[in-house]
Amino acid sequence: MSALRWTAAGTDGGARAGVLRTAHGTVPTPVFMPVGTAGTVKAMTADSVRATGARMILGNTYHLMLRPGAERVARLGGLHRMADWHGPILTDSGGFQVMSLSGLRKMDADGVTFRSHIDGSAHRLTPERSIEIQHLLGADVTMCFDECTPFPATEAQTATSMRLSMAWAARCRAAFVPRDGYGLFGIVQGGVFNALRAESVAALTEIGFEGYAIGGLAVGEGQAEMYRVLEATVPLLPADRPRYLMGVGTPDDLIGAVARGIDMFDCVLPTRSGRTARAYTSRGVLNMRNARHAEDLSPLDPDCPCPACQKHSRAYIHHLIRADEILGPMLLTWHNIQYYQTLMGRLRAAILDGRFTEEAAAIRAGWQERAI
Ligand code: PRF
Ligand code: ZN
Repeated sequence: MSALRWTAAGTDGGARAGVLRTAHGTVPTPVFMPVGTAGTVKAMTADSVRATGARMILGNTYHLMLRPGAERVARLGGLHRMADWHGPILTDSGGFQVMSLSGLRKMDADGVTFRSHIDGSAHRLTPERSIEIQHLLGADVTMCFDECTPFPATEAQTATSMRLSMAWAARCRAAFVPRDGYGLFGIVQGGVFNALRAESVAALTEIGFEGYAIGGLAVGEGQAEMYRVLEATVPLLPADRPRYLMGVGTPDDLIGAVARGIDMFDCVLPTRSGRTARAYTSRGVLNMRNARHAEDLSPLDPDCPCPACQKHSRAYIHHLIRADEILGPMLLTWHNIQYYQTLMGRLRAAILDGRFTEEAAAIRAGWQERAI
């Protein structure tokens, strides 16, 4: 094996099925990566994450550099060993989290200086340090250090921000040490401006990456605008490399983005929603705090193989949530991750069978039933 590789297994319209080969195993795509920000998919053991069918998870440079520290993770044997996750791990590069989480921050052409959201201590991230941290963590997929342009922004502001990210992408490529089964992904920026997206793709493909992410979306522009940007951007990307839409999204967003040629996703939605009592089901979203579930002996989702659905009733899960029992968020997180994995598996099978459009319509029709 050489660098991490993606190969196509089939296409249906714009949608693609494939296989990503990494140092820690192969991953069928389209893939949803549960978010394991601080070295844990919150409320789940690694074995339970794997039991949902998840094959790849995400970790965060920003959180792990602050606590327990990247060098300490390396001394503990790396993130895979620390978290008992032996499949592939993708790490985000830190820039996005610095902007959304840290307190005071100061950006310059070389990098970002910021204060920890945990204890206010001062830290600095540059493209080179972000790549070094992701190497210390042991990431299979390393992400370029970028700036996620805020929304809304003028075309001039967006251009300046995107060009900074492209200069950083070249520095990330130079700092990344290639190894068999490991790869570096570039991140396309350019906001909602087609010409800037095209300029960003041209800059990144000139440098050359093992995969291409689309950043700067799902930041408030809305689904229609996000789809419009994907339609303008995805066709410009190399067909033989994986495409990753960062931080997306709802089940409906995932179907729409797969239809537009995206292969990889991550989002806190299934895990965060699980901790706020929401369940994604084949009949729509349930709020398990709602009193209508108090004596309902039916499962969250009759079509779901997870333990929350196989062993427990809505009434019990409602009780756990009302009683603030930790098992409530645990079961709902497990269920939601299972729902996302089942969804991606259905989409992949449908692409390979040439019935993606019908399957997408059937899944969406199920959400409308909301019978119970
Ligand atoms: N850049 C990085 N991480 C991200 C984003 C980005 O633009 C987004 C935007 N949805 C989520 N996560 N590095
Ligand atoms: Zn379930």
